[in-house]
Amino acid sequence: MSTLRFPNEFAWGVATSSYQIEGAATEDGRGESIWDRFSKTAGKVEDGTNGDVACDHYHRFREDVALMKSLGIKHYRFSIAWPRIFPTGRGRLNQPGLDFYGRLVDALLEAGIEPFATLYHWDLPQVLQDEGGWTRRSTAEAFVEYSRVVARSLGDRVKKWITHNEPWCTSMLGYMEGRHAPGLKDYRAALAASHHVLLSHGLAVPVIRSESPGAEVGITLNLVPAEPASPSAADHDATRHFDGFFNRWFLDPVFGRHYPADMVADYIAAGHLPPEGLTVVQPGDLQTIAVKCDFLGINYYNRAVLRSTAVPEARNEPRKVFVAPEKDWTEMGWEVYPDGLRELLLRVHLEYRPRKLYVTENGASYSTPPGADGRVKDEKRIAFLRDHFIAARRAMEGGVPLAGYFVWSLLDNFEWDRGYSQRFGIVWVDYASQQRIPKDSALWYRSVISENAVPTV
Ligand code: IFM
Repeated sequence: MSTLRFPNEFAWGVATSSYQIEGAATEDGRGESIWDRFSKTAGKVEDGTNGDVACDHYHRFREDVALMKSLGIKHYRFSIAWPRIFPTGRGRLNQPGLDFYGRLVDALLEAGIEPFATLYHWDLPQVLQDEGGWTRRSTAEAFVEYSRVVARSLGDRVKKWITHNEPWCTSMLGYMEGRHAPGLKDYRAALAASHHVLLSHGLAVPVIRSESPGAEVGITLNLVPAEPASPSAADHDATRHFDGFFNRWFLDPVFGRHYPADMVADYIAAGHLPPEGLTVVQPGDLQTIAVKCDFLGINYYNRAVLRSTAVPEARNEPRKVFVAPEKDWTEMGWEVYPDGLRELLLRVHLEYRPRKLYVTENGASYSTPPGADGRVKDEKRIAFLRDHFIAARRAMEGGVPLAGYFVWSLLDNFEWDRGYSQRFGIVWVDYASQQRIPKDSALWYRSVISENAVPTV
């Protein structure tokens, strides 16, 4: 069998997030988050579920750390629930909440697993949302204080920090499409939110560095390579717009290029911004956002193929078309397109030159259940991961400084507006009994990690 080797120091890991796995929603002083409120609002989550219990990781974290150790996993990306630390967003610190993460980090280190902590993976304290959430500058300021407290407490042991997970989702899914908490459908609010999220990142980076000496700090963006459905000028323009909306709106300011002028013009033309543009930007903000990071995290799941549309009610927004046959989609309805990861990594490397890159998430939703023998034979997930690992390796051959790869996700978990209907885990979770069963993909991943190589056939 031929294999593709990775560099010795390559960091293989798995990723999760607080609201998706922890449960214990009201324990030890945790405050309400926007996802508690949103998921309990009728009609917001497909199967009517919420994260109250989820994978009960809050109580079972030692078992989950032991499971990771048994799978040979050496790097774990998790997120911290802001409402556990500051139940009302700022002010009164909730020590038991902070202590939970201290115990988790200690257990990880004891198991030889390096913690990568994400400070914001969407569970904003509801009290801050009541004040306007990310549409308000004060939320960015509260985030900095929250980051300071967490980094001060864990920064002697956590040396890899991610400020935000997927600002596009926070702002666009949460404030424009309304599919995620807080569930608003207001483009202007979403653009203001995107700015305050990025601003909070820029403000927090130096604070984290000062509280966690020697730490590496970065941000994770979800990026989608875009291509036109046809050679027509209109489809090319639709692609430019989608790329600006999804990718450049976040990449450009983070790498010191300001917000893309073509997008500001598009947004003004569509009435998403006033004629004066993005008025929430204050002098100095763009320099703050452009703070030099130690790495960029990329979450990759799929590409977009774009066709222009002149439908007036869609405000001429480009339309995504599906070119791959349905058999090549995951259960999220996302096309499996491994080469998009290679293209994306090369593009970001060549155009933006981050010091270092991690794939902070990549994985697939397939609901393959345990068979009569108790085994979960999730061959499709193995093929998905293998092909994406190979694509990442090819990008590295092209010069991309990729330092690690985190599979989404360790456990089946609460998939936001899709509830528990989607299973991304390499470990099966029986939600009734909370039993964990490593799927075949987890066992396969263990051998990839131990060989530090991916079988190519
Ligand atoms: O489950 C999510 C995760 O929280 C953020 N990135 C995408 C995953 C799959 O949708």
